[in-house]
Amino acid sequence: MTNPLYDALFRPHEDREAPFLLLPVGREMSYREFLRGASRFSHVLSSANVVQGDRVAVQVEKSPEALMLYAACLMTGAIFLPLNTAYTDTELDYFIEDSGAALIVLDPARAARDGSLTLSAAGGGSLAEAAQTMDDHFDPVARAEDDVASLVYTSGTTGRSKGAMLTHGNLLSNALTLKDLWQFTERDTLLHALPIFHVHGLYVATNVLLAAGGSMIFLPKFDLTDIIRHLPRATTMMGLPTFYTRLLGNPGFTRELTDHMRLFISGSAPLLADTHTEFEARTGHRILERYGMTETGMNTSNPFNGPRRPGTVGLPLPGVDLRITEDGVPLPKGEVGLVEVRGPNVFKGYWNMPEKTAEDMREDGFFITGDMGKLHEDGYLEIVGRSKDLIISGGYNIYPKEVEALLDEQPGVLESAVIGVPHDDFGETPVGLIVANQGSEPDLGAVEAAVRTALARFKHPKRLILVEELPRNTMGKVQKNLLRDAYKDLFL
Ligand code: MCA
Ligand code: AMP
Repeated sequence: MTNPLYDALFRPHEDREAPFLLLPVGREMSYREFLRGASRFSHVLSSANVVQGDRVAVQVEKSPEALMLYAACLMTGAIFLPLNTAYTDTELDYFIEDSGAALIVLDPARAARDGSLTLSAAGGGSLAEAAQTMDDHFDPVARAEDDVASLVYTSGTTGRSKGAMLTHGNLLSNALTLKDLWQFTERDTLLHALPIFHVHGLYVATNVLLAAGGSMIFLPKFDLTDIIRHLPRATTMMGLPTFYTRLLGNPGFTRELTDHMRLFISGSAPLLADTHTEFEARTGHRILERYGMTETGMNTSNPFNGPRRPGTVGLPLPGVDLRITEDGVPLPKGEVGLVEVRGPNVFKGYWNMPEKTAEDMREDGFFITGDMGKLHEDGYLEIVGRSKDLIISGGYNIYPKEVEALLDEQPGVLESAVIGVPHDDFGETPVGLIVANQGSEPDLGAVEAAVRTALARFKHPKRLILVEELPRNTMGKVQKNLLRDAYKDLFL
């Protein structure tokens, strides 16, 4: 039986005693132990009648067992649907309903749902209990490259989240390409402090490491003290710009601490050229910046050998075609336009949204990323902005439309605009500008309370400001660029 991702990422390690996960408590988990646990989980899924193509929605804390659940979904042919732990119950309702999940696995602290199982940060809960008596061998079911392995939700400009269907082939091509490009081997130890419910932490960091057969220092979250404590054991680290600016803000982060490191990689949000320069001055290492998105996995990367150019995201990955366009027409080098990509990494489409998929996909297979960029003469891509109205705060995407829709519903609010303003820690952060209904004064405390109930914490505007009116152009469109400029210094 073939199962492309399992065969490439897990099967070669089935009987290896080599450490896979190095856990902060001093415990190590070998590949063999990990895969036996994953087999037991697969039996639990099967006995819950999960079959190929079923969606398994998972909102749990980061733990070895959470990763086992990912492996178990691959083994049973289920579609793994990871969810940000910050999502509220209201947000969760949407993902469960939209995906038609056959099974839901939740942290025990969350409200139970019909037929849901639980998995705690410590690896306990009803899933783990059921697994105890299961066999530790499971024959992975057959899957093809074009079969969907994972559904990852990403917000949309209309405010409705879309499930990106990522196939075995998509994830596999990216894992193998990046392993080679970044020269990962089984001698590598990756410092892993990213969440595992997004592409970065799961399908870039974890999959690359698995493809190489190395080990990961698996930290529950980014904690500066922990990072500094564990760096001496690591050879590589992946993070977003916030990780690197936080590290630079700590005097304990020194050249001596990083001398032995092989590679630091950054992505998920723009790395300021200043951060790149400061990092090199402090450590001697040149951060390798790459660029991607949920729908495509990684598209470009600065080279491992060769110039890593600050302010650029490098060259298209082998096998990836990239062009810059305006109105669908390719532009020459040096001109700014939409970034479009095509390749084995590009997703299969949005779950149950063929019309949305068609909107974003050209007939010749190019996907319109919504990012604006230009190609340098030597082929390096520079991202210069976004055509999509999107805020990236600490690597998490916030679609203003979703927040505006909620603000607009609140008593006394006529209309609102949510903008991203520069933030020294999160890169960007949302600010909500509210126009009151004539003659009324909205209670901003009550508005904040409504936001808290409905939306994940990272989407909350860091400030709500009452304004007289919103600037509009002659077409009546809110001029967010003027607002961004007016409030650009709020958090610097
Ligand atoms: C936490 N908070 C945030 C964020 N994270 N607010 C805005 N933006 C955030 N990203 C909230 C907390 O709930 C807390 O709220 C308050 O802000 C301060 O929390 P703090 O302790 O500073 O946060 P933290 O726990 O240290 O987390 C910050 C973080 C984390 C380390 C930057 O957000 C993170 O790990 N981000 C990584 C996201 C990621 O993996 N993105 C990849 C997706 P309160 O004060 O109320 O308690 S992008 C992707 O996958 C594409 C394909 C790609 O290219 O990689
Ligand atoms: P996501 O929805 O999490 O897939 O976010 C993808 C978006 O993150 C991309 O479309 C870009 O706007 C942004 N992004 C990711 N990596 C980079 C980078 N290195 N530089 C600038 N933007 C980036």
